[in-house]
Amino acid sequence: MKINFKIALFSALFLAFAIGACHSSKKTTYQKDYLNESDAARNQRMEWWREARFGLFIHWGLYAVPAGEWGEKNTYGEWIRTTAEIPLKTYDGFVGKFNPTQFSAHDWVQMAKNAGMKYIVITSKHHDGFAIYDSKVSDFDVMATPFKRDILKELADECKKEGIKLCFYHSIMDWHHPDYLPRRNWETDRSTKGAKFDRYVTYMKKQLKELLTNYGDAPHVLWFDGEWESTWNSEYGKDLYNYVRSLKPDIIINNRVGAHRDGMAGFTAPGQFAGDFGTPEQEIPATGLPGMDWESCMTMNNNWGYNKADKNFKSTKELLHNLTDIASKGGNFLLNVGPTAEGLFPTESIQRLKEIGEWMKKNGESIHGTLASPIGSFDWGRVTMKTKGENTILYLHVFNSPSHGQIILHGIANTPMGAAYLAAPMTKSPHFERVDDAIVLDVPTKLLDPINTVIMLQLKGKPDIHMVPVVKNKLTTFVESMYVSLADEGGNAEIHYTLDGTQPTIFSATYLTPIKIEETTTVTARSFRDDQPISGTMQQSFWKKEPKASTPVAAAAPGLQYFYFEGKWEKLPPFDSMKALKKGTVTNFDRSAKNKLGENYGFEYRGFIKLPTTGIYTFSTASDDGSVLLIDNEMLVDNDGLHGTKKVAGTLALQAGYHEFIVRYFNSVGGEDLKVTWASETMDEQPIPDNALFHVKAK
Ligand code: FHN
Repeated sequence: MKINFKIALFSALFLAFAIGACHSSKKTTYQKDYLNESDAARNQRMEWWREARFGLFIHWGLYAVPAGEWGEKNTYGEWIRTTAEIPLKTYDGFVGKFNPTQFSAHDWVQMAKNAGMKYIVITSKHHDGFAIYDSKVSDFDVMATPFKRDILKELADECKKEGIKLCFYHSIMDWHHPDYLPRRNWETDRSTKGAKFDRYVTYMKKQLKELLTNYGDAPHVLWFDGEWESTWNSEYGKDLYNYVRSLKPDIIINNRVGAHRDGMAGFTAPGQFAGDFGTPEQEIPATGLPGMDWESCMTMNNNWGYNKADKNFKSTKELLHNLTDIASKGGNFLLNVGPTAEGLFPTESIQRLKEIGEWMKKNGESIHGTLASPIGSFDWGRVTMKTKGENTILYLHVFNSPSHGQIILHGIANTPMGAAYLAAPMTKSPHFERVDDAIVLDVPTKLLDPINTVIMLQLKGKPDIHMVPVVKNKLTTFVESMYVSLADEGGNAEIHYTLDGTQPTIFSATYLTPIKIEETTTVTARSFRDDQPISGTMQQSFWKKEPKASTPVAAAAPGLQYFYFEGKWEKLPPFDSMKALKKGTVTNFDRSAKNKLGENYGFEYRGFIKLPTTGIYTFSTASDDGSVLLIDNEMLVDNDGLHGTKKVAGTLALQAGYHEFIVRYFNSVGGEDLKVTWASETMDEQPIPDNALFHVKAK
């Protein structure tokens, strides 16, 4: 009998494993681990995308039917199902009204191509769960509408013909599928009983397999989105990345396949799985990001999906400046159009695409296939770069006439070979000459192009650029003394410096090793070669600080006091004047005392932090949503407000010993996150250890 029992037990365990394996996508293995890819293979795969620099985003689906209007309001977009709290059955009613008889794949692709766009990213399925293609695994698709045409198939054929790369946006979040979790918190009528998230992932993979295998060489990019909810994580993301690449190895996948995207800033937290490129949304990074692939996506007006009342369209000038700014920082620009329920681009979008195309027709080479500016950005405009054979071309994008009619480009050691107007090469070339480390060009006050006049500056040889010497120190404050480290990142140069604020010459001190300073000092440095300056001048002051005194604490007990609150806030409320729902002590920033939903709650953590040494300390909070950090009752980190995970740091000179320490945090809805770190001159950034946190027991 025992043997039978064992067999029965083994069979039951095997069956459970088998069911678990087929539902738990997290455990699947693929014939190749695409996460471990050589740089050469990755560069080859990314090549067309980096060359493209400019693409069209299209948000199109059932939400075009209400066109932003529901009840008394007309400000909705593609989120209308949930922001207007439209019940599922009511929203499904739009299926019978979606009949875009004026849709023409030819017209759409022509408008994109004529605008100088090299790829199109269209929503195969947005958060509402509706598929605008013929899906065999869902009835909630375009074949259920009166239109009954596979929109993606028609676009794929047209893009193939016109040499445009067709790409698909696919939402992980799905407000329609019964197995997707979590539900919208207002959707109390849709039970979660029996819902299995892993079964939803299996369904999503089936739809992705349709998208990856039924449309020829499309999609060239899978643009995931809706990855921020609590049910999705990096493990699912890595599995999905491998799954997609196993079906189409050369495809490119954005970072929203994973988790831990830093909100609209769009980059994945360091150390986390980040797909193939970052996705800033409605914003452009302040500077280029060497070695990183990224794409800024933006709307033309305020909405991604069509809203008939939204006439707040950006001007063509602003759109072209955005395109140039992004390319000058080494990124791609994905510009959105939200077509109408009839299948037409809004006339304002058509007009802008046409005007952008007119500029791109004459200046496209200064965008396509370019690299980021090697000399930064300027008040008068932006710079993009190309290497041509053994030489280098700088494209100077002049948005507005420079002061004194001159463009001064510091730090270029190359010999200038020529200059010309890209759009009018026969026009008299701008005069240029070398002055010290700079190339100076004369630019007329009346520019050829009122939006962006491009001057091509040809340089001999590969880029030989010397931005000002770089200060390698993270801190500019010290308590006793510090060593200032400088570097010339262009190579083959000698740095000379002064410590009294005067301009360095070839006769000034030569930088050989880090400079020791013991009082507040201004360091001024410049790079030289063959006794000639080859960079501009860097000036940085370093301040000596008196450390704040520590606080004697008797009978300090481990951990912080916590006070728990609930409420709907857009910024931190005055917790210290509110009655806490719960309170106690925690060893760190533990939030297990919060409500089960993890929404609309806040904490105050209060006590002492014990510093091991006297010195300069940097504290930071990375939180979704808002947080603040106070030392000795003084605000040091203000990271308040509604936002995705955002990090803010503050630096202070502090004496070893105890200092009063408060962290306040709140979460509204959606993602939630709180990380609190410290660092000093002698300690790398790390989470504050439990053994540094104390409180004084109430008597
Ligand atoms: O929620 C979506 C939104 O509807 C739109 O698709 C944008 C475009 O990138 N992405 C999400 C918001 O970050």
